[in-house]
Amino acid sequence: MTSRRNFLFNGAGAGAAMVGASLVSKAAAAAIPEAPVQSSAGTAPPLVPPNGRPYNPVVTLNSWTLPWRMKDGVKEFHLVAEPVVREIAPGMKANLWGYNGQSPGPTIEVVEGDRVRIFVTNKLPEATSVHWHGQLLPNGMDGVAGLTQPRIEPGKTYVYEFVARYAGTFMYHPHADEMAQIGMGMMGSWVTHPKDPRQHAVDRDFVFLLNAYDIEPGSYTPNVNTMLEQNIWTINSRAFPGTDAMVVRKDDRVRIRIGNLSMTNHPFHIHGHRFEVAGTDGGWIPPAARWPEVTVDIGVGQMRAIEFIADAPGDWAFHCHKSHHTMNAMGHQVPNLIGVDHSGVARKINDLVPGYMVMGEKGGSMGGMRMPLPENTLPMMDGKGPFGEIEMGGMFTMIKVREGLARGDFRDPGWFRHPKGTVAKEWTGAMPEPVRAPATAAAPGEPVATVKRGGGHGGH
Ligand SMILES: [Cu+2]
Repeated sequence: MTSRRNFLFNGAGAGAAMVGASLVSKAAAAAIPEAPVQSSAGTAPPLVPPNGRPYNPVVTLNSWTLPWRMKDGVKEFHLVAEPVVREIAPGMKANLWGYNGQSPGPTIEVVEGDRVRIFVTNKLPEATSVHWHGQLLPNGMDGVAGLTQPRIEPGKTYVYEFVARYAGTFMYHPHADEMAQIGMGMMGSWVTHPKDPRQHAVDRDFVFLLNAYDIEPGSYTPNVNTMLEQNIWTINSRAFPGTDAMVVRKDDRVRIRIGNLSMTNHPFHIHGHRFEVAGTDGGWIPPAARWPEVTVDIGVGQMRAIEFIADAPGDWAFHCHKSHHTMNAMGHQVPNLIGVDHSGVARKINDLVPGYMVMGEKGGSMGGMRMPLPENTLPMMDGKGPFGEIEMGGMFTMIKVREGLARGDFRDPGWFRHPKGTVAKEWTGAMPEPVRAPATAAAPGEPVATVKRGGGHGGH
């Protein structure tokens, strides 16, 4: 896990614990703030604002919040665009591009009305820019290479400065060679908190981005020319079982802010609860205009903030509803063989290819298939639950609702212990004969189309 201390702008390098007054003033005097680096793909604890105005910080799933320094009343951040190695899930790493050591980059959290200055250093092999998706800002700060600014060439540092004018959830990403750079994982979340921390207050506030990669089994680098047929579907560049659960206390008011910077839509679905769509990247929806949902479609380039009361204890699935987005790498050209008995064929192929395995003749629970995998590949589903393999991967995580958690305790409580008699179980009693519908008027073998409606009996 990350040491929060490493993030303090104390002028010392990561790992140095001593905070000396002389070092602090030296750092404060530096022209550019340090760029903290994150080495972990875990979920960092919320960053309680060390200076500036107070707010209720968010938790970024499998990511972290970027520390800042105050300089003459301006919040200064330093993003470094660079190649990173991201662990997608235990057993699989990917060569991505990101910011400050990870993909996605750190979440930027500010308060409505804050003046923000962001230094962006380009350590990529090609030019980049940063667009602040959803912000209302001066045109020249909008980050569209060629249109509103020159490209940030490799080795150069640019500075952006604007006022975070209204509260909401936003994103940042390049507007330079986007297909490659977004396809390599360059993106981050941005949360602007309301001036009054009591406004839009919730007990637990999560944020993450949806993204996707095409990484050939056995390789490490995404194919960025793939437009739609990605094979690794991710929440903040993590695939289940690499995604952390969202841990909440029973009866907490919970907000989850989900941005989509992949190239297709993701209908996100909650189990055991219903939510309201409370905000978009265009701002907060007035309470009277919100409506209940259990699935919200998040289109490309959209953000949706959902809110609900976590009133049902348990381990609740939370996932994209596209079945192939809750699976990890698999071939796309697999025919549907449900109902086909090909045991004879398999035996014959086995003579030629020892170890050959036919997929899916019984519908195929793929989690249990243990074919030898190439190096650096995730099984299609790999999560272990209290009742066996969890038959989902990819864009899947859980909301773990528990009674009696301490405020701010986000530690994984383990698996839910169901009250006695509340788990679906095998029926071992008598099975009644199935009741079948009465035979139709059509005789066996007679085409149904020849049966005349009403049978020609007029004059009822
Ligand atoms: Cu999806």
